[in-house]
Amino acid sequence: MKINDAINNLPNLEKEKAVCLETTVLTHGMPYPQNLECALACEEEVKKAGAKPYTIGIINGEIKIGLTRKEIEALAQSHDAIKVSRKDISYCIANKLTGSTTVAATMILASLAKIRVFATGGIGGVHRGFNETMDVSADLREFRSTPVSVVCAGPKAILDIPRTLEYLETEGVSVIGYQTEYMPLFYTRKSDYKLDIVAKDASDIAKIIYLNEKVGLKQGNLIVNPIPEKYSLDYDYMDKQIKEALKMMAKDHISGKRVTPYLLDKLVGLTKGKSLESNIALIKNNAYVAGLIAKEYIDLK
Ligand code: PSU
Ligand code: MN
Repeated sequence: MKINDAINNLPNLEKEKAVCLETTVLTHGMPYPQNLECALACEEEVKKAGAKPYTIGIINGEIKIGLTRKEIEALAQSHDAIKVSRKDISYCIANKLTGSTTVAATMILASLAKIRVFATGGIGGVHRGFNETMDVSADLREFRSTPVSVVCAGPKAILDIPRTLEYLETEGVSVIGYQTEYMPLFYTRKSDYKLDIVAKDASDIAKIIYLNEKVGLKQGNLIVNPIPEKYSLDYDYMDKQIKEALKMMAKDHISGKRVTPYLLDKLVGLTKGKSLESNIALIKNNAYVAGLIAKEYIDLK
């Protein structure tokens, strides 16, 4: 394969009701086999909503827009797929490596294929202890420069929520509540953080995505969709578990790209699987809503 083929052979999905899905959550965010079940269920949710799913990753240096079921299965069981964020994309391709893509990297690759809607669980953000570590996920800055809108269940509870919101505000990112006036907090349905922008349905969101383009704002929106009531976990309970996980992390001297996977893994144990069950429920819910938005968006065009 010539070096340019990696980019030239990508599909153009401008006119398709397409929703992309990331793969870091598959390889670094959940254990096997729940990760595989979750990935396949998300594709089904997108279809149920009337859109077409494209799970994105890099296999042996090749960008894949729409992994096959076999490739998803292989990634779900892989122990050596690298976690690919913005900084790792070209390295992964150049060295013919296999990598799962984070929110930031998935946005970049989706944008090459002109996919405008993306579903995930939670985005990265400003970490607790930021004053010491300066740990801010590359996900946050991606919204400023890449026109892909992401449906999530709010910033992951392991983060510093107010600082994450301030950062998005600074970058000029529209944070849109899907049928909610308050910021959902990933595992927890509701919080006291009031949102400036509220959408009553998918068509409200599709209009914003469409107008961003017309106005020349080449940026993504963050759509926050609360976890279904049935799976919502108590905030104080989760906060206690998160503080415990953070203590373990300090002891184990974890930093950089290992932080998020480490914390998510510890939480599954600390909550006896409850965090995992909620995580799966919220991602599926996001995939469905993303499907609705993709449909409305293409109809508008
Ligand atoms: N949210 C989850 N599970 C995950 C992630 C987010 O519930 O595994 C992943 C996403 O791929 C996100 C990444 O982009 O973690 C953020 O990692 P970092 O904080 O290192 O940028
Ligand atoms: Mn980080």
